[in-house]
Amino acid sequence: MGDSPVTDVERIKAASRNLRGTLLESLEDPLTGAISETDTQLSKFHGIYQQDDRDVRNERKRQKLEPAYSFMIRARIPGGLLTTSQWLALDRIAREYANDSIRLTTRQAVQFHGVIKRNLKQTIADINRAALDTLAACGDVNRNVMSPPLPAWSQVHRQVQRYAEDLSAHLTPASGAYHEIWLDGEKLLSTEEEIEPIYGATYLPRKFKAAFVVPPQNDVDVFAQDLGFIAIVEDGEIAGFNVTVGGGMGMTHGDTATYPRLGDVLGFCRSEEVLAVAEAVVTAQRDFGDRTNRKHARLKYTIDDRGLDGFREEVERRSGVSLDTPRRFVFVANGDAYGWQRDDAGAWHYTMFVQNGRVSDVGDRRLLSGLRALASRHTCELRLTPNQNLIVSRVVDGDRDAIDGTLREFGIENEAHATNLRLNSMACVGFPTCGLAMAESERYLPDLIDELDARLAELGLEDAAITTRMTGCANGCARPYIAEIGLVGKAPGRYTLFLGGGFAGERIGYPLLDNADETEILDALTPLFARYANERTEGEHFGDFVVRAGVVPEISHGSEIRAG
Ligand code: SRM
Ligand code: SF4
Repeated sequence: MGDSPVTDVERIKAASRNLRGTLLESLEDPLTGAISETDTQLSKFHGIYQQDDRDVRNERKRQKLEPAYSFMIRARIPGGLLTTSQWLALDRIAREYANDSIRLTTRQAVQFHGVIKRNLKQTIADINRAALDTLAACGDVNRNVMSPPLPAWSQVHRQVQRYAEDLSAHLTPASGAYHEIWLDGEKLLSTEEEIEPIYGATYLPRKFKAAFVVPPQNDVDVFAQDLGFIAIVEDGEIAGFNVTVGGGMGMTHGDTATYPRLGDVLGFCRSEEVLAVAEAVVTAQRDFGDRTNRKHARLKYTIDDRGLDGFREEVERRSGVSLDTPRRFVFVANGDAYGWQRDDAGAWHYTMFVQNGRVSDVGDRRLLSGLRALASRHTCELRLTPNQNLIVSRVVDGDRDAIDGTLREFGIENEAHATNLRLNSMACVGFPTCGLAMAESERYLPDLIDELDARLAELGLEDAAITTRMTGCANGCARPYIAEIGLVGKAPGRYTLFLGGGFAGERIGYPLLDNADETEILDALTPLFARYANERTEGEHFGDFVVRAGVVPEISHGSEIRAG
C-alpha cells in the first residue's frame, strides 16, 4: 500500500455526497439508455447494475448503435424470507418491467434483468411498496445477510433469522440518497451534516458479506463469507456463536496475488455481543482494508496481511468483547435438503429445485406461473436458499397434498427433472447479462450435467450427489472453489477444472486442468468416476475420494493454488 494512490472508485465515493452523485441527472437524460460512468459505480450501492446484452454487442457495434443497455436490479432479502404477497409483487415486476423471469441468487436474494432506464424508478418504487428494498444489495458495503432457510429446530432458526435481520438493519447505510433518488424522499439542502456512522464518507474498501448458519447444515457456505456466525445450540437453546472472518471466493486468472480463501474461526461470542463484534469487524476492515488496489481490498487480504491474532485483538479492542475459545461444531453438507421436511414444531417445508435459480416458464416447466399460483392459492411463507432454490415454508399438515397438486400441475416438482447430480449443481448468471463473463455458465451447465449424468449412470452411480458448480469467470459467484467439481470459465467453451472441494464447504478444491474444453473435462472426469465407483469407502464423498486417492493435493489455504 504505502503511498500508492487510492483507486478511482474511492475518489468517486468520496465525491458522491453519500452515494448521490449525478444519478438524478443521469436518469433524466433522454439521449442515452445509459447512466454516466461515475454513476454506474454509485448505482451499485442502490442495488442497480448497468449492463448490455452481450449476445448482440458486436452486431450493434457494427451497426454503430449504442449497446443495448438495460439494468440488473438486485433486491435485498435478509435470510431470503418472503411472504406470498411479496412474491406476487416480484412476479408482477418480472412480467411488467423485466425479462419475464426472476433470478434467485446464491445469497438468498432476487435479481431482475433487462429493466430499461425509463422503468428503473417505477421498478424500485414497486419493490419498496412490497416492503423490500435494493439499497446495499451491491456496492462497497455489507450485502444481503444470509440465514439458514430450512428450520429443523423452528425456534432456533426463527431466532437466527432475527439476528440476521438485525445485523442487516444495523449495517445498512444511513444515507438518505436512496429515498431521495428513487422514492421522491425529501432532499437534504446540504449533505455536510449527514453522517454515515459505521461506514464514513468512503464506505468500505470493497464488498462485504455476512451470514449466519446453524450446524450441521452449512447451506449458507459460511466459510465463503467475510463474516460468519455459527450458531452453537446447547439443550435446544442458542448458547452463542463462533465468529468466522476472512472468507471470500474471488480471484483473477493468472494473477497469483489473488486467491479464494476460507474464513477462519476467530472465537466465540455470546448472542448479545453479535452486533458489537460485527461492527468491530466492519470498521476494522473499513480502516485497514487496501483502498489502493481493488483486487487486494477484501477482508481476506487484510487478515492475511495483518495476521489473524492481530485482527482478533483489534476486534476485541473495538467491540469491548473478549472472544472465548471456539465451541465444537460439525457440518455435514453445504447443499439444500430437498423435498418435504417437518420441523420440531410440526410445520412442513418443501424445498424445490430451481435450476440455476432461473424462475421462468419454459415448455412444460412453468415455474413463474406455478409459483404465482402457489403464492395465490396456499397459506405459506417462501424462503430463498443460498443454493438458488426455493422453499415453500410453514405449511400445515392438511395443505401438503394441495401444494403437491399445484407443483404437479405446473410441472415443477423435483422428481420431474432432477438427478442427484443436478440437484447438487449451480451456475452463476454469466452470459448474456454479466459484463465480466468469459464463458457460458447458466446456459451451459444443464447440458454438461446431462453428459455427466449419462456417464455416472453407466457406472451405476446415478444416485451420486456430487456438488458441481460453474461460473463464467474467476470471480466465483456460485462459490465453485468449494464445490467437489468446480468449473471456472476462462474463455468461450473453456474452463479451469477444480476438484476436491469439501462436501460441506470446508475445503477448497485444486485446479487439475486449465483452459479445458468439454471433451477434456469429460475425459478427465469419466475415469475418476469409474475409480470412485470401485474404490470409494462407505459413504465417502467424491471430493474426499479424489484427495484420499491422491488425484489432487489437499488444499489448506487458498494461496496454495496460485501455482495452478
Ligand atoms: Fe457475484 C460480480 C452475480 C454472488 C463474487 N456478481 C458480480 C456481477 C455483479 C458482475 C459485475 O460486477 O458486473 C454479477 C452480475 C451478473 C448478472 O448479470 O446478474 C454477479 N454474484 C452474482 C449472483 C447473481 C450469482 C448467481 O448466479 O446467483 C450472486 C448474487 C448474490 C446476491 O444476491 O448478493 C453473486 N458473487 C457472489 C458470490 C457468492 C456469495 O456471495 O456467497 C461471490 C463469491 C464470494 C465473494 O464475494 O468472495 C461473488 N461477484 C463476485 C466478484 C468477485 C469479488 C472478489 O472479491 O474478487 C465480483 C466482481 C467484483 O466484485 O469485482 C462479482
Ligand atoms: Fe459474472 Fe463471473 Fe459472477 Fe459469473 S462468476 S456472474 S461470469 S462475475
